[in-house]
Amino acid sequence: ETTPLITSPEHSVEGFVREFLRELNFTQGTVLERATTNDAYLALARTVRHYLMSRWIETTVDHYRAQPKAVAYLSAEYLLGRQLDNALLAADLEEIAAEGLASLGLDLAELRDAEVEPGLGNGGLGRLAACFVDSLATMSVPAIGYGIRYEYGIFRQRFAGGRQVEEPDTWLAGGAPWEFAHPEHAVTVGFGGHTEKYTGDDGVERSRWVPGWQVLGVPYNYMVPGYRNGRVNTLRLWSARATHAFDLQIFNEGDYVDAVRSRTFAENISKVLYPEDSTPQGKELRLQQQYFFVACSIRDFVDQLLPAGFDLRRLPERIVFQLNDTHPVVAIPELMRVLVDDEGFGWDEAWDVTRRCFAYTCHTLLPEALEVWSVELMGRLLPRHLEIIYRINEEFLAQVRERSGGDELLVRRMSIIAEHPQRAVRMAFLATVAATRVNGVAELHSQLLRDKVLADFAQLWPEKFTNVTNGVTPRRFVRLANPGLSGLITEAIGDGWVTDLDRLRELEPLADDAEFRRRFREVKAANKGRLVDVLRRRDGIEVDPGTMLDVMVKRLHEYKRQLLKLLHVVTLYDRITAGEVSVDDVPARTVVFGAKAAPGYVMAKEIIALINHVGAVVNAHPDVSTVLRVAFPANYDVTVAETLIPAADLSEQISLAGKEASGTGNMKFALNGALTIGTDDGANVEIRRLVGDDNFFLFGLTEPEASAIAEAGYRPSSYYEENPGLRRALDLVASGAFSDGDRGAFEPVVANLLAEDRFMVLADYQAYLDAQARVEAAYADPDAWSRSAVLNVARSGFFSSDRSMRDYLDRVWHARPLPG
Ligand code: 26Y
Repeated sequence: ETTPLITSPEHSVEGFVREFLRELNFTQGTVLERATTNDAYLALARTVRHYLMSRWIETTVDHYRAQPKAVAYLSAEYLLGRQLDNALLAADLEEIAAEGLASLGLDLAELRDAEVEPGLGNGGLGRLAACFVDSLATMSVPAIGYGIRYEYGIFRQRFAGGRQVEEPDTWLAGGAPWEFAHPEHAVTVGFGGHTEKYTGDDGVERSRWVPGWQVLGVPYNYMVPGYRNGRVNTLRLWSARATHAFDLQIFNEGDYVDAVRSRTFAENISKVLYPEDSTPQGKELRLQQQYFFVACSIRDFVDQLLPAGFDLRRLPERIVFQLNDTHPVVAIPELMRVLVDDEGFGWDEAWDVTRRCFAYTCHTLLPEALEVWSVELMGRLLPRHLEIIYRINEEFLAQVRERSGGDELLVRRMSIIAEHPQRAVRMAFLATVAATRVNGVAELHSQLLRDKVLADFAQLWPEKFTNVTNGVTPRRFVRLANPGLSGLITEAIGDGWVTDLDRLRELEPLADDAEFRRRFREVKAANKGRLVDVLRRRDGIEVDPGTMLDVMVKRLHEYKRQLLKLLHVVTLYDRITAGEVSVDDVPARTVVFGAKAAPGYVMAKEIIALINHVGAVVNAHPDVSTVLRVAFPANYDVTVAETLIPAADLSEQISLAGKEASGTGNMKFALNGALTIGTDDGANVEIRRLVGDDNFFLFGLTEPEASAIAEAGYRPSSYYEENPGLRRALDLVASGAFSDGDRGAFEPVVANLLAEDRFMVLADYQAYLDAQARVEAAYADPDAWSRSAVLNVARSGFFSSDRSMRDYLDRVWHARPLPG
């Protein structure tokens, strides 16, 4: 039994103001007259926290009492975005807070802007994790998110001479009002050392790990409030600290300064998020991060969330660990180690339990993105885990041999251990062998996983493979990001859609209602106005809100094909400056880019520079700039997305078919009433099927077509030779027109397109231009365009992450909500 809870502060303006002033005085140690914006923001955040606290404790206690099957989401990334607005929404405090602060002469909007978002992720995969924990809380599912509390999140991007410069993200510098440190629940994790054989009391030969060094994992808890359902789940992020033993030896040797310095070695583990996506670096520190957080999380679950003396044979009844890509896959040998070495399980018994505790989500199709760890590194950092992986592999391959009648080629292909170019552990294979379920993140992606990336495994275990199409949380990406549209929807169909997004269907008839469309356009215009203000204040960029907003925001990657969008811009510029097209005949558009490049990805950084240089020339041209402008605000993040997406008219989803696993930005745009120009790739396929062909601009090669061309030998230069428009665009870039006459400046980019063009930009160029011509024609009829836009909203309810969670619950987790 727990002691009765102190009740939440009173849900009224007076109650709120009292609590806020108390926080300002007693925690911030200041008074209203002297408080900085940051003081007021911190006091506000803590005030809101108080309203959620009793729900949080109750949720935790209920879970402990009921011991239901819980979901543990293991993710190296959580791209959370700002917390304040979401907490205000969940606690139903938006109006009370605005009014209460105003009565003190404070502006909620200004305090909101003081929050630095926790950017603890790179892109889609990290944002997906944040959407999923939001949905799990809102659906009252007993769930916990585990991850890493990076001291520095994704770098801040600025441009110098149009080139990307990275700066550290000091998100903790202003204070961290949303986190709760629990050093008393720290966990010890070992690394390195060696293994030794011994004979157990039962006479059985066993192996044990003698780590060479240890670090402490300190948990930091974050609230994950459900939307007005009385539930607050937990996100637990681990921070690395040095143990005392860590430096004791050096202390004893008498070198105090060295001893203190050595502590930073341990603390480096959670220091910084790796800014690479899609191309694994094979860095030792990264493997340390992965093992660190999963070892802490498993220990934590077993020691803190299960009752004392729990029979671990029954673990699969209580937990499913969802592996967010391969980053946490070392959790599999870790659970085996805990069960076999620490708990004395027999191997088969331990394997039976372990297998039933894990499910694996793959997020890629690019072969170079599949993580492998060299046996050398794995053996040095985690020697016992390597032994366990070898044994898992041995037993697995014996099974393959038996089933295939000794097909050694197949055995080699499926081995968890690759032999070339070096001996290495294939983490995706390990995950697939161990997991109860393996899923892709959109229908097409799951199909390609079965047919290509993991085909041998799908043959062996067809029932393991499933699809769960990604989703996004409607709370953050519609209700909070687009209050105008939310108001319009709620007025029409009530507010049930916020937690039941399929109800957006009820808007369908309103697509034919001229008055509704007019109001929809009004909302879009107001959102553009909001964006114009933000870009002016934040970036000094002037955007004309009367233009079509054509938006491409996502990580910079060749497969996503920002270059295809740029070639469209260059072609428009070329046609207008050549006098082939009159500015009177094209609708005015603003092309907005937002993208960070991995700091070591040279080509991606060149493309960023090229976009900025083309943009500068286009924007400076007296005629062209009347109908075409390029805006590339630096440091695209969740906060920018929240003002950019609701303002967009056109959503660019133009990856080469078969390369984008799903995309989730595509869903956010459709839900906010932008029309998509896109390829038949990832979740675009499902978006188009749902919104209808008439309301989606499809273009480009299909996956089978692209594969066939690649198979036959792709020759990009043939497209250059045969398409005069394309040739002129590329020649223009190569001529130095966008680099003050310097012909060498973007030579590598052009040369790569002509010689290799791995992602078939040139092959899809003409189809893309034709589709953009269809966009222009459609945009010329505002009534028809807004009809399509409304239909996009009405038919995109499927892309709620609540639906993704229902699918995981049914197909993967076999767990249930536990409403309060
Ligand atoms: C191994 C390491 C370098 C690494 C780090 C981050 C590898 C990959 C990543 C991130 C991948 C990622 O964000 N993938 C995206 O996941 C989204 C959510 O499923 C998909 O919508 C999107 O298509 C996919 O590119």
